[in-house]
Amino acid sequence: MAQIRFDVLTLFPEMFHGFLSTSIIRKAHEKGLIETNVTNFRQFATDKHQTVDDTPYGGGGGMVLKPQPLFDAVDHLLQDAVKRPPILLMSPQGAPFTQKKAEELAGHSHLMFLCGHYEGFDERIRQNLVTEEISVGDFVLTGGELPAMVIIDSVSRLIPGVLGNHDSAAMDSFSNGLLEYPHYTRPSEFRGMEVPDILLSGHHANMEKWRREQSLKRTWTRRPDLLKSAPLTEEDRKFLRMLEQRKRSE
Ligand code: 4G3
Repeated sequence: MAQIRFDVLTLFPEMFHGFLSTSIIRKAHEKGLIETNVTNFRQFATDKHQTVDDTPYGGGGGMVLKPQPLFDAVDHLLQDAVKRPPILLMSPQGAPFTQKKAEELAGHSHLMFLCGHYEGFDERIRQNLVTEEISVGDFVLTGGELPAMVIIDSVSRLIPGVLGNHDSAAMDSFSNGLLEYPHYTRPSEFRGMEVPDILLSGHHANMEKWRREQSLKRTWTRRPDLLKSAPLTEEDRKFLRMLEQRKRSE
């Protein structure tokens, strides 16, 4: 049995094909670690035109996704389920998606994603079907498919065995609450641009100190909001006070 199953309800299942057949996500499927089931909920429409939307009560423009096809699709997918999974609605009105939310979702064995392309879902979908409404950022997209892929990707890489030990999730930005330090590889000089001497020194303790300071400096410059919740040592705080001092005196 896979560690986690993703059910996706969408009107555009083909959008997921490239994503699911590429790289780490494909390998995770091949290893049996994750399982993804993409369903076109239009197949649950009941009329001969397979209608999934209708005009809004109260007038105005645009179309609204009808409740019936989505409720029936969810009922069908969950008919043999012992437990109801989180049912996530992708929308710009949702709670901000974060690494913390990815970690929480990775603790479930089953997740369901509802993706819409319309101005709106009938509010009864939100209130009686969906358990959480999530946004991947303060911007509007043509549909919820890309946000669903973002979440599936970030959750999958937290499942043990999906990443090599090598690029394990414990290593990246946010796992320590800070942005990553700069990386370099060979050659040590390229078009006159040099790798910092300290990384060529082979002095382990100094290199670790440099990396920590670079992470702190980058976070302080680009995302000072993250410093409020990052776990910092007294030495980190001292370094940050030095950065503040240096700024005030320039
Ligand atoms: C529902 C999610 C869905 C209402 C979806 C638009 C951006 C995001 C949609 C709505 C989306 C996001 C589809 N765009 N920021 N578009 O996560 O107004």
